[in-house]
Formats: sequence, structure tokens, C-alpha cells
Amino acid sequence: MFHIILFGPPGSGKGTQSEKLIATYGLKHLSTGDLLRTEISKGTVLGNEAKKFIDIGQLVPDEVVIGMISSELDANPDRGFLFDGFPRTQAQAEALDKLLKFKKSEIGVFLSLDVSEEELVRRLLNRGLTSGRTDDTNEQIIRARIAEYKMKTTVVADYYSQFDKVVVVNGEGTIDEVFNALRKEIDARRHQKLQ
Ligand code: B4P
Repeated sequence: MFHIILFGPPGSGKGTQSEKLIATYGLKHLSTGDLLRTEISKGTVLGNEAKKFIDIGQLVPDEVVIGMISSELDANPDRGFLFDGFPRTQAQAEALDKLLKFKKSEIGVFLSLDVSEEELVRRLLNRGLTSGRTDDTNEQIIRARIAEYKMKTTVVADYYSQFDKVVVVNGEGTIDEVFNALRKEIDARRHQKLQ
């Protein structure tokens, strides 16, 4: 089974590219952002707790997110996963590796989208005009999310680079250009794994 992590700052295009990648490779899409927003819209205890953090641009506590991922892995034992927006902290990365090891599996490639801060802010404010997402409408909150990413999430790339899994892809072309660059990297790694 080939599992992919799609990594990058808020607004780098993880959700956008994930839609295209799952259609191409038949992977199970696992977006922690989407899972959390579903819980919020249902008004569950977990969702109400998560909303407090999301609304101020902070990460949701690790134990909440890791619990959600663990259930999804258990519910889909024979699928390759595309992890979108997860892991976002070193604790999440270590927990994921442990869960996969237990299933005698591992991450195939860690794809990191590289986009400048000004472009991220522009994209998220633009999405906020139509998405209704409360974390996309206020520039201060967007900048807090980017600061949170720099403080807690960039270390995740360092963690995976020790296993030689990290590939940085320019996330500033058109959606199709970025997609083709991601595809090239995935195909190269899958080919290596099959040999
Ligand atoms: P997420 O839902 O993961 O989303 P995101 O980081 O906001 O955006 P993404 O990178 O997916 O951007 P998109 O493709 O949509 O996180 C939301 C919040 O949930 C977090 O802040 C956090 O609080 C919480 N959370 C989620 N996972 C967590 C975890 N593991 N641990 C703790 N907390 C967690 O693209 C953005 C916009 O750019 C779109 O409008 C798109 O159309 C546009 N765009 C995309 N590609 C483009 C391109 N190439 N050119 C121009 N525009 C482009």
C-alpha cells in the first residue's frame, strides 16, 4: 500500500490538489480539516471543542486529531491513504508512524508545497469571500495560522527528512502545473517501490 502525506502551510493548495490526486490514484482522502469541520457542523462535543481553536487560528489539540485518524485507519484497513493537513506536529507524526507500523505499513512519500506568505494570505482571503469559513475572513487570524504553522508544523518536514521521504514542490504555478509536478514525484517513488 502506498500512503502519501500532502504537506504545506494553510492555503498552499493541499485540499485543491488532494481532490485531483485521489481521483488519479484511487487513494482514500483523509483531511483532518474536513473531519473537524464535519464535527463542527454536526455540533458534536468534539466539534465544539475544535471550533474554539480553529476560530483563533490555532491547532486543535493532538489527542483529538490523533483519535480521529486512528478510527479512520481502522475503518479502512486495505486502502492507500492521502493524508491532507495531517500530521501537523511532531507528536502527530510519531503517532501516525506508530499506527502505520502496527499495520506493517509506512509513508511512501511526503510532498511539501512551497508558497510565499503573501500568496497564502491572498488565496485565503479570496476563499473567505465565498467559503463561509470563519478562519478565512480575517487577515489577522490567517497570519496567526501561518505563524502557528511556522512554530509547530515545519518541524514535521524535518522529522520525515531523516527517513529520506521529503520532496519539495513549487506550489505557485497554476493548479494543473502543481498537479503535474506532484504526479511526477509520486510516480517516481511508486516506481522505485515496485522495483
Ligand atoms: P485545513 O482544512 O487543513 O486547510 P488549510 O490549511 O486552510 O488549506 P489548504 O492548504 O487545504 O488550502 P486549499 O487547497 O483549500 O485546516 C484548517 C484548520 O483546521 C487549521 O488552521 C487547524 O486549526 C485545524 N486543523 C486541521 N488539521 C489539523 C491537525 N492535523 N492538527 C491540528 N489542527 C488541525 O487552497 C486555498 C485556496 O487557494 C483555495 O481557495 C484554492 O482555490 C486556492 N488555490 C489552490 N491552489 C491554487 C493555485 N495553484 N493557484 C491559485 N490559487 C490556488
